[in-house]
Amino acid sequence: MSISRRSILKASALFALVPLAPKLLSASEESKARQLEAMSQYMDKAAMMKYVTKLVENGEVITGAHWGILKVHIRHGKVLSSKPAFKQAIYNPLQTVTSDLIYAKSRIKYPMVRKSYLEDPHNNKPELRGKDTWIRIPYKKALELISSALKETRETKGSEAIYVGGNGWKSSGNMHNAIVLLQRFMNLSGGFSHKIGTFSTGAVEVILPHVLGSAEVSSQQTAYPVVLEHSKVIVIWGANPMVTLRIGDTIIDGDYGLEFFSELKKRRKKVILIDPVGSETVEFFKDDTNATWIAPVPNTDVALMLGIMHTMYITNKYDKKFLDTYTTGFPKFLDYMLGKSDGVVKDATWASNISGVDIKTIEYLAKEMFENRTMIMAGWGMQRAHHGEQPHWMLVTLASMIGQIGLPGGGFGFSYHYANGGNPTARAAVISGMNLGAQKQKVTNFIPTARIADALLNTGASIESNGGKASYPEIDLMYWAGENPISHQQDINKFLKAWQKVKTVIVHDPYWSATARHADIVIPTTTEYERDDISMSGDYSNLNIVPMKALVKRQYESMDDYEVFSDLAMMAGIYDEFTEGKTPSMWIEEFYNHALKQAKSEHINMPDFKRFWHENKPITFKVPEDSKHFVRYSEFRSDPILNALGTPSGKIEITSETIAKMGYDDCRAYPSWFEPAEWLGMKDKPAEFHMLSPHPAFRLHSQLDNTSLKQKHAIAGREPIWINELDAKAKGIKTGDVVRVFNKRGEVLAGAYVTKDIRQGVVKLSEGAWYNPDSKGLCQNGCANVLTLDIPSSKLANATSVNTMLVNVERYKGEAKKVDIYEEPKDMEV
Ligand SMILES: Nc1nc2c(c(=O)[nH]1)N[C@H]1C(S)=C(S)[C@@H](COP(=O)(O)OP(=O)(O)OC[C@H]3O[C@@H](n4cnc5c(=O)[nH]c(N)nc54)[C@H](O)[C@@H]3O)O[C@H]1N2
Ligand SMILES: Nc1nc2c(c(=O)[nH]1)N[C@H]1C(S)=C(S)[C@@H](COP(=O)(O)OP(=O)(O)OC[C@H]3O[C@@H](n4cnc5c(=O)[nH]c(N)nc54)[C@H](O)[C@@H]3O)O[C@H]1N2
Ligand SMILES: [Mo]
Repeated sequence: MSISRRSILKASALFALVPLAPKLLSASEESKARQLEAMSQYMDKAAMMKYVTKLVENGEVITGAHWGILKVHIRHGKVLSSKPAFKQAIYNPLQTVTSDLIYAKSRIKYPMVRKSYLEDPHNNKPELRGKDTWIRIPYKKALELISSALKETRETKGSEAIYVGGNGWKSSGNMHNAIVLLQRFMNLSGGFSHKIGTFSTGAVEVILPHVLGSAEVSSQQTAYPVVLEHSKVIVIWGANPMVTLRIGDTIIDGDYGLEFFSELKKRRKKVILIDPVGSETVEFFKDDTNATWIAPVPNTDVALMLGIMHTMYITNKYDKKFLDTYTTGFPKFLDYMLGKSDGVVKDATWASNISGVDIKTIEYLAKEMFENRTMIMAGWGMQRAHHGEQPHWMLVTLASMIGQIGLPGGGFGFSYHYANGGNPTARAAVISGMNLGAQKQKVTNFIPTARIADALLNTGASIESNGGKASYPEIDLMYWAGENPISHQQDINKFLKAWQKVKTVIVHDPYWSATARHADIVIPTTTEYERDDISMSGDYSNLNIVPMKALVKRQYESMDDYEVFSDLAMMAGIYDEFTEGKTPSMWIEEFYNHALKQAKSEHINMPDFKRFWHENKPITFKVPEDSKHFVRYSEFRSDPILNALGTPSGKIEITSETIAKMGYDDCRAYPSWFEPAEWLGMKDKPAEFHMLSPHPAFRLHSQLDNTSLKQKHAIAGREPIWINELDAKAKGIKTGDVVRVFNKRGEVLAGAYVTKDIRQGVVKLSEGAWYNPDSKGLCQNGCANVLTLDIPSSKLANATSVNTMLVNVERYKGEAKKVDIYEEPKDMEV
């Protein structure tokens, strides 16, 4: 995921954001000598890039992945099994498949090039991408092809014609961070057209700075222990923490977050879950008589919130004093809510008609939330939607009416479901990381991340974006490492058409991902288990420094991203700048020493690097008592003048003059209800069911789909689609059937899972199943983004709208082909 968000707490990422820290460059005499030594070894680069680690032939090694700190069992130089390094109360299946990942049949073994590209890079038949023959080439030849494509693009079209994504989830590790390395190389060699914003929180991260002065989604939340002690009611609104807490941006810190949710159950807290899907989290609370599941019509939460707030208003159960003291613009919003500005009263009846939640429940929610200490924990699925800016803005307004923001256990939290946002921060020394070389970036183009297909199809156009403009350059070369856009991008069929407009596509990946399959030149990358690295666990807590020792030798001809970019840097004449003369092991030691220096000055106990590396044990930091009592916004509450928010008024902006001035018709000055482009309540529905594509329980997006976990949860050998039992009955669909899911954008086959645990009229197909089209484009494996809608959330954020979409579902009558995407492409000359 992009560095910009999470990293705020992390020195490593601070380094990534600011221009080269002088400290890193002005090397001491000693490290200068080491640099020189390394440079002189360049002739023997193979030796220079080699591991410091001697591989363990038989025994146990500690390493880390997004899904936890792992203890890996190795026998005769092969990985046998893996499990969590520390005892965990809650099972995380993602931790068990390390060997599947290393020895996957879908590994890219050699550098490969598409036949037509090899024959003539200038006339390379881009329409054959994904269908052409693959040809194995020597690594050197691949470098030459890449290097000359880069050079030619820069010379003929300018650096802005190079596009580098930057949203990808790559692997853990501060050294071999594919996203950082790619951008560092591209920055230092002349710049590139950037993306702006993320898929994760694209809409909230743009709207909330206007409302709260902070994006909120990457902030430490009121600590879990405070919630356990003080909150009476916990509203889990459109979040599925029992699944999404299985992973973290760095390495998830144990299962404290998951344990927290068990603790809510044990302490008999009143838990209210609002989600059209009876998710794994709803399932987790099923046996809890104090828990309630409310399933609104998808994308109607804003209307539901308005109904709750209107009820609070007319029953006089809201906090006027809080609104007066800490917010601005409530009266204007009130006019809207009462229908004074548009003639529509947004009362419980109105809200019930839109959201499908009955009036009694709306009244119950208003009363419960106002009368009890209530923490509203919202996920991000509902902001990945048309007008996705509105739900979280409306939630902040609702929490303001309740008036508990800044009190222990009250208010809202938008990252409890992500990376253990409620874990208290440890008193830690923080390792550093590689910087982006951004001081050399000359290109000033920013393309909203979800708009890339639009940009490719509309070269030269300019669009509105958060009060400014974004213009689409002519893109001629795309370079992807550490992400899988032909899986994560909405409306894949449209994207693939746009993809053809580009002359060269280069991809680094360990596996034959959909993106690798649609490239021109492919570099096989090592997995994180074939190289040394270092990371911290806990994106917010900084709980451990984790050694990530290589487990096995490199498979086939795979290379580290660092090595490939170092070679390309050599060819571009920027080797010294790119590598600073350091091997991976030297960088790792430097990142560690950054923490060691801090530790010394703050009297935190830490061994020197040698010992740390040799011992192969995580360093766990202590969590101080005051972190456990952290209450978000308590300072603002105690003195809103001294601790004003970073908004123009210093207060919570229920009405924003800044946004009013933008004059957008799809995002008003105050939060409001807009009908989405496709939803169940619309006239002349283009299709029957609302499809949600949340994050998968047994994967990290597309990652891990090529492991044995897939067969454990697949239905009819493909991605499961959840459908309500009444809908299924009407369609003659049973669990285990192959169904065709389709709309005007595309079609996929999926395995039916018939259940009570989803609202009628709604289906769920998790994102990230590997795209496996047949010759007509019918995806055999249920890749959700074949069906999703490619429209921006609004002119404000231009975020993705993947959860706004209708589909049809029918029992598949044709002969369903076997899914055959977890292996090498068939048409290959090696
Ligand atoms: N329909 C729908 N679509 C969505 C979403 C949704 O909710 N619904 N969610 C969106 C969100 S929030 C996100 S963050 C995106 C995620 O989208 P991505 O981050 O693109 O998804 P991943 O599948 O994690 O892709 C990472 C790729 O990097 C490769 N990789 C792993 N390690 C390395 C390495 O060391 N080097 C190199 N070169 N490659 C490596 C993996 O094999 C994989 O192909 O998806 C978005 N798409
Ligand atoms: N296991 C696992 N964990 C992950 C990831 C993963 O791929 N796998 N990805 C990570 C990443 S990159 C991110 S950004 C986060 C994503 O975290 P989130 O965005 O919060 O996760 P989602 O699963 O997309 O959505 C959460 C819930 O919102 C619900 N929802 C969708 N639309 C609506 C709606 O209109 N109204 C309401 N009330 N609910 C709705 C979905 O049904 C789902 O249960 O998760 C992270 N954690
Ligand atoms: Mo994400």
